[in-house]
Amino acid sequence: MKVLFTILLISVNTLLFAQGYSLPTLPYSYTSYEPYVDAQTMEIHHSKHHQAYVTNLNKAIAGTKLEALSMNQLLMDISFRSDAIRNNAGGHYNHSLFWEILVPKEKQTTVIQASFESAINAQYGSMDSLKKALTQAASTRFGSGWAWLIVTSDKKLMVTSTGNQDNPIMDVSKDRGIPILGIDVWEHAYYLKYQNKRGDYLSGIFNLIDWGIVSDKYTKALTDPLLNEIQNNNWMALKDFHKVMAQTFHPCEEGNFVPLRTRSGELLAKAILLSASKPPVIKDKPSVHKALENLEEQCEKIHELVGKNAKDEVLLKEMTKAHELFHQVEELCHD
Ligand code: MN3
Repeated sequence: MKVLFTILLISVNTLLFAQGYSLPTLPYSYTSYEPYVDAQTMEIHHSKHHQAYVTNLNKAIAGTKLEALSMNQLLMDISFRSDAIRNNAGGHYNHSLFWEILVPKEKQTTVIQASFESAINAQYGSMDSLKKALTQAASTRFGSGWAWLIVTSDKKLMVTSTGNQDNPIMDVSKDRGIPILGIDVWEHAYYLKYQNKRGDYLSGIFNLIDWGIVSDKYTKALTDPLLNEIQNNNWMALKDFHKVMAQTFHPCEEGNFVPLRTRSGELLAKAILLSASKPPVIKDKPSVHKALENLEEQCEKIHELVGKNAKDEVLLKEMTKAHELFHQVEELCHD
């Protein structure tokens, strides 16, 4: 009886509190994207491929503190996450955006706001040239991936592309910003109808892109706090250091000093690169530079201690100090 009751309680809990991600409903029927994308491709793409990203993302974060993060937080620090999270969080975000901007021709809003139009004209000369730039990015993306139109932290438009299911919110992307348009160039997006002719698929897909929706996304992106967050999240030297620190310090806390004893030189090298790097504007102040200098000295001390084969408890004490110094600079969490 007690067991039964417990099982019941667990199921109720799961029902009430399992939030997770879910597959967004497609706003139009699978057939309504024809002739540019055939119904079978739409159905498989949405109900099988996208569903699999959602299912696998939920599986990958289940029971971890990542469940509490927003999608943007998950994506921004993706270099700290597992490949499963990178592929499936990206897959879910990217496809959700794709379905939003694809609209059957007769249903398109097509009203482009003046500010968006002038940004396009100022940067690309015309809408046609922008489409050419997007087509170029999409057709030259080797293998699977996405072409993007993004708003960068300095509020400019930019055309770029990423591989696999990466996207420009992720810290692994060379060009970063808020995506307002994405074009899926995985073969699963076009192979049934177009086979290897990616160019034909691309000319087709432009008939389905609702520039009115893209225009609204542009306007929203300009005031989205995410733009600042991405800018402040761009400090790769900090992330590089943090990765080595997490992989050496946390084992020490659990009594395993092997990673630190083998990688203290690498830790010092990353600390030197970090204190020589340029912080994002918001962190570019004397107190931060001072903390980085102290951190570098502390890592030098630790590396020397490792060289002298210092005792575990000495190393733990000095690593704890280094860890505290680091957190004076940045409050970063790891998985
Ligand atoms: Mn796809």
